[in-house]
Amino acid sequence: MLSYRRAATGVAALSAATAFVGLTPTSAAAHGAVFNPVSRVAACYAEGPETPKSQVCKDLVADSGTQPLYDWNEVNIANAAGQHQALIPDGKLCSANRAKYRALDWARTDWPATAVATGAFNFKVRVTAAHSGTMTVYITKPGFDPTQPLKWSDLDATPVAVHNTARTATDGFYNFTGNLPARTGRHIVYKVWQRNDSPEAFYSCSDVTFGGAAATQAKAQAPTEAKIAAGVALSTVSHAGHGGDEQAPALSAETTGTSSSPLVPALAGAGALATFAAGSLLLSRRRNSSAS
Ligand SMILES: [Cu+2]
Repeated sequence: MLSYRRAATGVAALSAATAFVGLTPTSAAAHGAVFNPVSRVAACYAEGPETPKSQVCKDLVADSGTQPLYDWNEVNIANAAGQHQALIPDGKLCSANRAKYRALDWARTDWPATAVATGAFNFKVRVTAAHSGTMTVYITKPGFDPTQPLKWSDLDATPVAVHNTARTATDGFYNFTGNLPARTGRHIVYKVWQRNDSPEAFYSCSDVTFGGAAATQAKAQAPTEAKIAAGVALSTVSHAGHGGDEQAPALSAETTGTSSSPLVPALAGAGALATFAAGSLLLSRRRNSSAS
């Protein structure tokens, strides 16, 4: 009887979720940014949208205003569906071909950078909404010229890290290890994060220097949690999840525990909002059941 009750609850939840989807704007989405090595948008946000310190961040604000920085956790393509190279022309990789983020494509050598070394590297990605999917991280090939616009062919075909992202993130971070190959000088780490519960994907460029940064180069800093919190009100993307993607850890465990349920395939096709709605109802139903 339990499985019947689960299924019946699920149908009700999906109906409710579907109705809700129709009323929900699809624009305001929140996702995250690479904090180690610090991505361009994160580095400029950390300096402060109103008080950028490095010349390149000052120029970004002069060109594009402060909104791209307050929206540091966006840089997405809603309907990417894995077609990254078809959708993003050479020279537009860092902005994901979004006019709003065009300044991120500037081929300059004064972007704040993170000093790195060949070998194991601990990537950190700060997410304001966790998503199920795959994060693939690339680095530019030996001999890459950072004064030229970044092209797809500049990226080494072998990723430096591939991380399957969960629908929860401990303390708001995805942490995973990769392996940086031998390089010298300034390079770009490029991240593609493709959701598997929606066609949406996210992109970023992080500037890194091998062999020690020159004294004149700005060191990239990631935004502090206080800085993130301070900018939430000025962001146009949600910092509290969207479509119910964010889940409390307890709910995530509950959802995982229903993997044998007939609900799960239906949920996979119904999207994150339905998943969350169904999960919430399942959980409340279970709590009710165990209480009674
Ligand atoms: Cu998101």
